[in-house]
Amino acid sequence: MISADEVRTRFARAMSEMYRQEVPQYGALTDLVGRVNARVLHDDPVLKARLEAAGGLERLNIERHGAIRLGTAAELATMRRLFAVMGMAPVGYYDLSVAGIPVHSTAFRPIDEAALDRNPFRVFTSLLRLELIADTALRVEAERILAARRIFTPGVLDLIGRWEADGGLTAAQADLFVREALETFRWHRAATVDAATYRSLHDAHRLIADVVCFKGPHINHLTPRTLDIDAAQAEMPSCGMRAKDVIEGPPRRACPILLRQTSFAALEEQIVFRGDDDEGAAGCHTARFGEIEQRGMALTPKGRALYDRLLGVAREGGPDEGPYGARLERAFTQFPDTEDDLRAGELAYFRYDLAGAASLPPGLSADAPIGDLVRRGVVMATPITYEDFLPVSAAGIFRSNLGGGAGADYAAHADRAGFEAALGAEVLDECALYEALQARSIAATRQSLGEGHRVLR
Ligand code: OOG
Ligand code: NI
Repeated sequence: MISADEVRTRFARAMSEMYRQEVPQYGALTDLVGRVNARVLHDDPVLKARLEAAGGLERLNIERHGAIRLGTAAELATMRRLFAVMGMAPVGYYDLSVAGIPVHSTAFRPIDEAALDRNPFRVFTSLLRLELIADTALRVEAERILAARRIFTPGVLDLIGRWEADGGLTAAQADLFVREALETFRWHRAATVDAATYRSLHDAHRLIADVVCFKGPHINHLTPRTLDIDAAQAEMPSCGMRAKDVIEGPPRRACPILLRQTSFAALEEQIVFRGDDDEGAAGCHTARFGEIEQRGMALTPKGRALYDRLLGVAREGGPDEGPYGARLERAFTQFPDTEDDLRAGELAYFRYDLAGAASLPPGLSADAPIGDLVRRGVVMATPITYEDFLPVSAAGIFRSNLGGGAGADYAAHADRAGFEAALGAEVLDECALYEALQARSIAATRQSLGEGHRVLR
């Protein structure tokens, strides 16, 4: 049997190769990120050593996330089963309707530390909320079109069933699975509707046309991880890419937090509509783009609340308070920016390990507060990387790739229960995952300290 980690790694590689063929600018972007990362590692030996120690150096070069948008509950439920074969579970619930985008989403990703180290491949997966389309006739039409399509090959459905029955795939089955699964994410030039239908769905919301009018949920971007997003953003124009004006997320900081992202605008691609003549009428569609991201540390609910508040301050400020970048910098001076302060304030999650030999100085026990053990140099704390997404940033990425005026006015409401019913499972709580990782590392460290102490005595 082939491990889920191995299947995920093969699939991510195959997806990356396919997207490189489909969107050559993605190849150029990954090359740019590779150059920037090599330079950062060369200039910052401390960062390099830290990444190396945490096993993060190999993962950096293969790390990608992608995104897809699905049309029906059944598609989402099957997608969950497909990702399960690759060790990916739904984490987090994101309501984008508040930002005028008629979808809600989750991220499929590996959840345990070893799997994340092997390959943290994630897919931001959105489900279209047709119930938010006001025009009833159009909604019914969209439902009819979606109900008729089959986005999964019979081959992949068969292999998912086998995996569920047998608990694994053989080498030959894994190869076939990767090939068949990839078909779902492929781009199709031929729309499944005629030009008039495309137009009316597009006019309701560009995103609706993107989801409803094609044979499958084409992967719409694949995002490499950079160690210096400002440098990569600055170099994008010289590589022929039109970068988004602002980087989403927190400002640049000494201790990076959460996630910063930027993208280049979606391509105008030729498509053909279904028509009476064999050729079909030609049209164009913009959906697929390129994105890069820089990941920082995961924040506790307390840290996240502070982040949300400060981001709100920067976003609400008017132009008379300076350009957005300056307002963001100013707002975030309120956010502590040393690891000690972030830890002491319980704003971020950390992984704790023995700093050296398992020995305790006099007067300190293995059960002492973890902060004391760190202060005395017995234990070291390393920030836990944020593996998830940010709803405000995601909305910004969606919007910049849907063109101007993409934010419709929906009577915004989250519907987590509705999403989970469609998914056929609950989404995992990302904070609970970080919290558990931190708690396990503390317990393991205390245990080795306790044992080391007994041996020494
Ligand atoms: C997904 C946009 C969100 C991210 O990185 O926040 C996203 C989409 O456009 O389908 O990928
Ligand atoms: Ni993305």
